[in-house]
Amino acid sequence: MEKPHLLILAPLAEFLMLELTNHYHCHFGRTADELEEALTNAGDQISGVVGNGGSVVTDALLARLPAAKIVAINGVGYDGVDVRACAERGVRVTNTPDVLTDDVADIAVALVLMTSRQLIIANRDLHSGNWAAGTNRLTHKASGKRAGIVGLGRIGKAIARRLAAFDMQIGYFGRHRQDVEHRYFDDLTELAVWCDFLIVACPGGPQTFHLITSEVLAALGTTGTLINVARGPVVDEQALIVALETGGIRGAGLDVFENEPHVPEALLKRSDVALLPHVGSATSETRGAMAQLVLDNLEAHFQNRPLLTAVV
Ligand code: 8YV
Repeated sequence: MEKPHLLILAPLAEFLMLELTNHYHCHFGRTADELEEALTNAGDQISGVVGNGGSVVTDALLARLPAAKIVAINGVGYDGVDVRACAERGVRVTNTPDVLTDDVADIAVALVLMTSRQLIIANRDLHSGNWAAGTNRLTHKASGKRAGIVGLGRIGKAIARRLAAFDMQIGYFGRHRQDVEHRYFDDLTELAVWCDFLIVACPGGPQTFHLITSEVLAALGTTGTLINVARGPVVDEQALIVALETGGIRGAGLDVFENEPHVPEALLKRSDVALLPHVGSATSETRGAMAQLVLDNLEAHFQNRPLLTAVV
């Protein structure tokens, strides 16, 4: 049997690419030019699409891929995929939930500690030979504070479990109250007023676009810190910059940005932020498990077996 043709929309780990090219005929659409060429040369033959959390799959793209019946996303978030269009066209969508939950939650905790204890500045002081400055600068305690989690899904719950071990009180905001011991807030602004760390862990996409507004940041207040390990566009980045510049909030810990890989200069130059280049799931163990899930979902699809982690 001829290898199925796949469209690869994102740069993927070498070990995943190796497996994909072993089992599939891969066409690349990682840039606009590459994509146009792949669609022109092989649009009719491509029977599956592989992307990552940042990949965009629109109805217009699907229209040019009439034989494509699966979109396999190498990430838990699939906010760039028009899931409704996929469902209408009978295209299945898979993602990689669960396997990355621990790593992303770990990074959220790291950002809580990096911001509250100003670890980046302390580290810089030491490297620049200024040990005394590092020891004399007093920071803020993290243990025992209040964490407000926006989106108590798999990752939000894993963050809550970790921060509970820091004796933190946990509150959360989401569409529904859940059967958990944490305090539920049906109003995001009230959660922001209540907590010391507002931790964004909800899905991205149109429903949560700019959920964190200047009003929410004002409610978080001068002793509050914003942490985002979800998607950049959930936070109004300009409003965040203004809140930081005016001292409206204490700091921010960000693993995601509105327009990745662009990070605004106004954030780069600040010392009250901890910034990471979207490394939430970036461990070899987790990226390996994610890759395996992508491969297993593709294999199941092409062998007409049930998908392992289907979104639609
Ligand atoms: C990665 C992610 O950025 O899972 C997600 O939604 O954002 C991350 O794990 C990415 O998708 C890895 O390719």
